[in-house]
Amino acid sequence: NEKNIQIIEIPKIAEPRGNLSVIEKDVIPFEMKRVYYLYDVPSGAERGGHAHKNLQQFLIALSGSFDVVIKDGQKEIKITLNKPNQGLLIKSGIWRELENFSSGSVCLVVASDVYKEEDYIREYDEFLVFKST
Ligand code: T46
Repeated sequence: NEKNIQIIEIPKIAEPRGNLSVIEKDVIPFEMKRVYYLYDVPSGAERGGHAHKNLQQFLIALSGSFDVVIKDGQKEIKITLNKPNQGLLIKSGIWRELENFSSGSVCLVVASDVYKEEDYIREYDEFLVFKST
């Protein structure tokens, strides 16, 4: 479903001094409560491999690139993130896997809530049941 996953352009202020991009509340459709980032990911390593019951996230490749694989039990799509002025909105109830991190890449995640382990669905079978209810 396109509405549940969406590439969003982040406004960029380009100057001879370099670029500045800013995420304000009108860029993403939720209020941000947490920011975290993945870095020094060894080549071949995978992150994610879970879904969230309620959390919404906005993922940005601040540096380098990585792939986000979205699965729903039927089809699978792969989105490459490699631009600091573009992010991937992932709404709740979406299974994602992050892979193919380039050396030195940084994945910034803007999230709609604080960390809650009970919000995770870490088993794919459980995710399929959750989705069908
Ligand atoms: C997601 C992908 C893109 C915390 O204590 N606080 C936090 O805010 C987070 C995000 C994690 N943790 C702890 C929980 C685990 O013991 O850090 C450890 C690694 O977390 P996790 O295995 O969930 O890491 P990833 O990279 O597989 O997943 C993370 C996010 O958890 C997740 O929401 O979508 O990045």
